[in-house]
Amino acid sequence: MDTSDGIICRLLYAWSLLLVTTPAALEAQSITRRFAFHVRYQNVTRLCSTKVVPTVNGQVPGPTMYMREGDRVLVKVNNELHDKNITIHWHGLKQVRTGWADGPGYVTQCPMKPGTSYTYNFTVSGQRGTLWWHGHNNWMRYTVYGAIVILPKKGDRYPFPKPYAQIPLVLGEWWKASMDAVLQQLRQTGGGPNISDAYTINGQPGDLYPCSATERIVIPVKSGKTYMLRIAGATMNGEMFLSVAGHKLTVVEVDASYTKPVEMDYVLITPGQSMNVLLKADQPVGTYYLAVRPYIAPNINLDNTTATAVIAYEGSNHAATPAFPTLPAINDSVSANALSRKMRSLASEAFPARVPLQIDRHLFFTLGLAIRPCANCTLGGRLSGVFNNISLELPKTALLQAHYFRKPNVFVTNFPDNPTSAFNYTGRPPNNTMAKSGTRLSFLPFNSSVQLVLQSTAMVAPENHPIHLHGTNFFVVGMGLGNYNASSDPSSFNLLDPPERNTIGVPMGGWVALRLQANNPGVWFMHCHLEFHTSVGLATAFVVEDGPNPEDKLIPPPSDLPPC
Ligand SMILES: *[C@@H]1O[C@H](CO)[C@@H](O)[C@H](O)[C@H]1NC(C)=O
Ligand SMILES: *[C@@H]1O[C@H](CO)[C@@H](O)[C@H](O)[C@H]1NC(C)=O
Ligand SMILES: *[C@@H]1O[C@H](CO)[C@@H](O)[C@H](O)[C@H]1NC(C)=O
Ligand SMILES: *[C@@H]1O[C@H](CO)[C@@H](O)[C@H](O)[C@H]1NC(C)=O
Ligand SMILES: *[C@@H]1O[C@H](CO)[C@@H](O)[C@H](O)[C@H]1NC(C)=O
Ligand SMILES: *[C@@H]1O[C@H](CO)[C@@H](O)[C@H](O)[C@H]1NC(C)=O
Ligand SMILES: *[C@@H]1O[C@H](CO)[C@@H](O)[C@H](O)[C@H]1NC(C)=O
Ligand SMILES: *[C@@H]1O[C@H](CO)[C@@H](O)[C@H](O)[C@H]1NC(C)=O
Ligand SMILES: *[C@@H]1O[C@H](CO)[C@@H](O)[C@H](O)[C@H]1NC(C)=O
Ligand SMILES: *[C@@H]1O[C@H](CO)[C@@H](O)[C@H](O)[C@H]1NC(C)=O
Ligand SMILES: *[C@@H]1O[C@H](CO)[C@@H](O)[C@H](O)[C@H]1NC(C)=O
Ligand SMILES: *[C@@H]1O[C@H](CO)[C@@H](O)[C@H](O)[C@H]1NC(C)=O
Ligand SMILES: [Cu+2]
Repeated sequence: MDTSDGIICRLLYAWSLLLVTTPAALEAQSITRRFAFHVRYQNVTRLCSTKVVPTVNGQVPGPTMYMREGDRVLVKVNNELHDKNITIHWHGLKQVRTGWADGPGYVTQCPMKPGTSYTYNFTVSGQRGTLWWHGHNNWMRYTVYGAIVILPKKGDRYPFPKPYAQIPLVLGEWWKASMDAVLQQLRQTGGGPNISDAYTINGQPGDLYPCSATERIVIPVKSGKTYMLRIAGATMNGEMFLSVAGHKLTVVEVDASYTKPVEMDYVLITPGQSMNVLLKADQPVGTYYLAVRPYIAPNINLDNTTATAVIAYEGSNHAATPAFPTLPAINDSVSANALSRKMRSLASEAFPARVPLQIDRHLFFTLGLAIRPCANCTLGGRLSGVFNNISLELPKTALLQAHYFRKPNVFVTNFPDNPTSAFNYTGRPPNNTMAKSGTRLSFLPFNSSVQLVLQSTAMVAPENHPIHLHGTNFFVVGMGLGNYNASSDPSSFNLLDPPERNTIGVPMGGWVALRLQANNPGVWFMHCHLEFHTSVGLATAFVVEDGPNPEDKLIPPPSDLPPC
């Protein structure tokens, strides 16, 4: 056996330890699960060089959290960085009445200062599947992220044959330079960030990059068995096509919500999205690449490299070069939208799709990039993100505290329900690309039913924006190219079995129509999950008022909530 074989065998062994279907600790039902997160600096080596990065418990990605539907979760986060604030978001968890535990900095909490800690306290209500957690201030999610596995309640079955094993796969992105330097450059120029140097799968770039061969991720499989890949999109700015050589991928769940099975040759996973995909090991014994590479809209400067992991059949020759999959072309917008178009929620008796049919509030938000004045920027202005021509300015205190304690002069609730000036959104944009800024939120009475149409614009640099909503899921009832037509498009809405999600890609040059029931009181962030875009203001928030009954009200803030 040569050296590389030895390493691969050790990796196979390490991986087989991770292939736990049901950790013993998960046998009990609806218990309190405690997690301890130590956010600390650690030297990490990737692409032949070592740098110090913030980590959780010394790992990139951080620990996979296993929990069960119905559990109470307590995560004590200790900020052991000497010079940086941190907040952590439990991405896609609904946080029913527990907005204090949601995590976006200056939205639901002030950040934890160095040397302080905060215990996130929430329950897992009506969700099972794959989600993830990440830092939610100042690009901290770059290295502070990990998977969340929510198993069904004990005794509940999957609505598909139980897979032989489950494999969390978290997609990430890596810069050789320090993130502080990348951010400093971004602020100084006013333009886009330097592109990353690699994408990663469970923290490793794979064979197509230098110095990765000994650390590549190997996924051992047995012929004839079916595996559940629990994939989480933790990349920063790359929307990733993912494919496995020779194998079909059957999507059975997105954003912790079951779907009708859809068989695909590839999937697209944007930052913020997650999915469970079944992979049957039905090919000849051998090794096969699982590869991820981004979808990039024309004229966008983005890392276009390819990360790989290796699917290795039992009995295969690990030294052989794995077969390589076919990925859609980097600029293939049709393929980028294809999965979203095919997605249907399971909508079974056990897992119904409760789509709002009567709408109390119709919202129409345009979104895209624009320019804000910046005298100091070397480019003379700053690229900014906008909903309805407004770029969000985060306050110095948290929006949720301001709302709960009725603190004045922090935000206003006059976010426009419609664009103030209409134009041909997907056609030639207005010559004036300047935007407004402000802390303007949208107010929703308790339990109002909302239809939100998100219309992308061709301003500055059109692309696909993955829009993420906190606090509640939405149903994706429609999507299309061109300008949304309020009189003709609703007739094609799917109100029967639309997919339920927390993050949806608004197609370049197109629109999506979402429906939701605003029955979770609190302040809920909505933003583009491309880290660059959210950091330049492509965000707003909904203020959902308390309902009349005690069980419809936001709980009081915990005593250890970080102060500003
Ligand atoms: C990283 O490695 C350098 C060089 O070995 C060392 O001086 C430094 O203390 C390490 N930092 C951390 C956080 O481990
Ligand atoms: C978590 O929140 C629940 C409900 O508000 C409360 O009863 C419990 O005491 C909290 N636990 C901790 C450790 O703060
Ligand atoms: C960003 O990229 C430019 C051009 O390649 C390079 O000169 C600069 O050093 C990079 N900055 C950082 C922080 O990596
Ligand atoms: C990837 O980007 C590099 C520049 O960063 C460019 O030279 C190359 O043509 C691109 N490849 C593809 C397939 O777009
Ligand atoms: C994608 O890029 C290729 C090569 O640059 C080009 O030939 C093709 O027309 C582009 N396709 C689309 C859909 O833009
Ligand atoms: C802009 O430059 C001026 C003069 O150099 C400096 O005082 C100011 O702090 C800078 N502002 C920002 C936002 O960087
Ligand atoms: C909007 O612009 C597109 C692209 O230029 C064009 O095809 C379309 O006809 C325009 N729509 C209207 C209503 O002017
Ligand atoms: C916008 O700019 C184009 C060319 O840059 C010019 O032809 C057009 O007249 C301008 N439109 C307006 C309304 O100023
Ligand atoms: C956006 O706001 C800016 C600043 O008020 C204004 O100049 C511009 O015309 C607005 N654009 C649109 C499309 O509303
Ligand atoms: C919210 O509205 C829905 C639809 O009208 C209704 O079925 C439900 O009972 C309401 N929930 C509450 C808590 O008022
Ligand atoms: C919207 O659809 C209606 C009904 O089909 C049609 O009459 C109208 O021309 C469309 N509007 C635009 C701007 O295309
Ligand atoms: C950390 O957060 C505090 C409170 O919001 C703020 O005053 C301080 O400027 C932040 N520090 C850094 C380094 O961002
Ligand atoms: Cu975006």
